[in-house]
Amino acid sequence: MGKTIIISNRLPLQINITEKDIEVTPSVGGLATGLKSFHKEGDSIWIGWTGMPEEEIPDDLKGKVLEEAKKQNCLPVDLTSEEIEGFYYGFSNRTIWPLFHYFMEYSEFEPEDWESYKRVNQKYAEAVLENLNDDDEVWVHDYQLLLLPKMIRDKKPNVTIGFFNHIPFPSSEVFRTLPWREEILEGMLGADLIGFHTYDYERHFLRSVKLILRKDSTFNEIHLGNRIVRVDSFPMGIDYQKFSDASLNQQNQPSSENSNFQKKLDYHKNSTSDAKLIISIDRLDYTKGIANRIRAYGYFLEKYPEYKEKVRLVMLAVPSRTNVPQYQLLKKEVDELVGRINGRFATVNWTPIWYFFRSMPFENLIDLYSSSDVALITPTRDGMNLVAKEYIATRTDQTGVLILSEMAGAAHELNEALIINPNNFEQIVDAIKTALEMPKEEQIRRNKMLQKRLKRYTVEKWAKDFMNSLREAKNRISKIKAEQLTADVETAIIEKFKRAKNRIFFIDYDGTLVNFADKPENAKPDPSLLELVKQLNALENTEVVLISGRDKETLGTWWQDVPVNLISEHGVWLRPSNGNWGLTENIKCDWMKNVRPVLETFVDRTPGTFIEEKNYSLVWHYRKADPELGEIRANELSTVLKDLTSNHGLSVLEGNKVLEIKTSGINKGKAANKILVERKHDFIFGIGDDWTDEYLFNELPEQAITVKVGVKETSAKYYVKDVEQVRDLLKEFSKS
Ligand code: ADQ
Repeated sequence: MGKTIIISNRLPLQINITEKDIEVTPSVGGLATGLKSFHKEGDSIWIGWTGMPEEEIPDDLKGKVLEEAKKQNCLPVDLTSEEIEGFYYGFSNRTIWPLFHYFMEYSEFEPEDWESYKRVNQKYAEAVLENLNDDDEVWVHDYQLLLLPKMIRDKKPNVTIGFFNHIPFPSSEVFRTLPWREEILEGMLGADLIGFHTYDYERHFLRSVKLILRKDSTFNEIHLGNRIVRVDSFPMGIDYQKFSDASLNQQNQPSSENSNFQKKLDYHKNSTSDAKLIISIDRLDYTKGIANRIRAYGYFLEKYPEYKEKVRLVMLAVPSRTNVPQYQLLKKEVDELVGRINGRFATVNWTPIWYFFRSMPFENLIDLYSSSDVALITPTRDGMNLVAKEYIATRTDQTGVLILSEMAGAAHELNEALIINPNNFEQIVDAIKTALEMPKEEQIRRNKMLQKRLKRYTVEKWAKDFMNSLREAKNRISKIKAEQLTADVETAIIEKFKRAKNRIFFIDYDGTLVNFADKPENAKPDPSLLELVKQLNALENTEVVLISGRDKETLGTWWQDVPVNLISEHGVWLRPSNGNWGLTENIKCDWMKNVRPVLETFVDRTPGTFIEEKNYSLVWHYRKADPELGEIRANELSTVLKDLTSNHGLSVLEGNKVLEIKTSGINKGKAANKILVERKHDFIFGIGDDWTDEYLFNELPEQAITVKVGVKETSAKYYVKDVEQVRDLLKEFSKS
């Protein structure tokens, strides 16, 4: 196994230029903090940006930057100020970030930013490709690099690629407003595994893929021609030990060694016997609900004045994306709100809010976490929120209360916290009161459970789980029985074909020779297809049988000038190459008048669906329906029909977005056999894409070459990717 290549927008280190030299510091933010330990331990390199515009690094220091980065197994991608503006501040943080956090009104759709986003993703792709060996595993992170998986896949089709999205994936109703939604989804689908923090984000993504790209998924697997993409949720954990050890160390050290910051916190705590600290820590971001948190705190002091001079809110906000206008406005709003509340409630001995607008060293963060009685975390949307988890990990005596917004991914796991709706002020205010008054025993009971979970599912376990699942997803394809029809296999089959004296092809029509169209009548054979089949059929000692579920009128009209054998309606009718349509069996259809009204009720309730009446079967089509509703209704209808038809010699076939009801005992396999018994063949070839073709694969003799179109469970021996590959293959036969 090769190395792991981690790629994220930012490297886990920050480079600053001091006078004539450079200074390397760790970078903050959830992703860097979380993944650092995984990176340190394994055989991996990390590719990303250093945080400095390319132009600001003096030429004579460029080598040094590279050298320092390499010491930490990091490879810098240089970004110019212009790229940072368009790609990072622009598309990433003025389009995707607000949209994915449901701030639709903040989302800007600037074509220039999109172009920049594409170019910079390509730049990252090149950096990866330069360092990529075939047996490496690639792990792409986050919303700045949504196009990267496909860009790498296009150049290295077989490499293993994982993608993890650290922010929410919005409902498809929100996602579809994005003008470049197809490209974004296709970019992500370049990966073998796509991970999200929660099942909800996973569900939203799958639905977007279904609605927008019209690609099918079974459970959490998306089937794409020759690949399967797995989608799953992996709630990211933290380096638990690091936080709890740091907190223990800090408590065990002599108080003379405490930081000044800690001394200040202690001063407040010792000011009265019942003094309490509430903390709030985040990047200064509008998704974190900071302004409303301050308002709620003001309302708390108003509603429960007995807490004045006893509680203090310590608010830590790290500067973030200061070039984006909304962040500047938020900064102003927060400054004003803090001023207003402090102005209104402060006394000589007490300021209700201590506000810090800066990053803090790890030790001070620990001081803060371990000194506070309550953590108040109220984002309006948050992919996960690691601060909540870090707070719990530092509570080594198991006291302390976490108040957490239900809109944070972390709320799905941290059930024992006080979960609130960040828009419900009364609820927040009452939760603060409950938290401040919560008996120690209850705090301990809750935190015990929270800690148990966080200790077990650490960031290390998270990364391991993701990587294991990635390997499984990659191996999944080899578990499908069929083997890929590669160039070598193709050559062997053609050789066999050339040597044979009596050759026959059974070829399905829709999904095999032509792609599906919105309406069945729109999938007419194009002139090149007619020509291709004609040539194949004209070869000496070669018979072609088109074997389809379609009605005989359509099939007969479309193929009237090509003298192939036609089998229609899954085997009801046969038109020999040199003759007229005839029934293969004696079939009754008086059942139709009873079944049709049932189908009609489903058409009425399911917009976009319709009934097709063939000579000997009825078909309910749901390709144009809402994909999820279509499937739910298909399931329902199938159950109803199975009850209705079981004693009447009928069967229900579940095809590709169709349910077909027909007389039992008729299928493509039986029909093919009727032809095969009449003559001896030494080359038999069967190809098809859906469920109804499985009858053909199962009934054809052992020596037959059977091929499925698309990667799906099948009894065929081989699979090909798509209609285009089928046509290319048939072309090869017709040439030989
Ligand atoms: P973020 O939005 O950055 O991450 P979060 O998960 O809370 O949010 O991580 C913030 C990190 O920064 C924490 O590790 C915290 O300790 C640190 N931090 C916060 N304030 C700090 C300060 N003043 N000084 C120093 N360090 C500070 C994104 C998503 C989240 C998701 C993570 C990980 O928005 O939803 O949880 O990625 O996937």
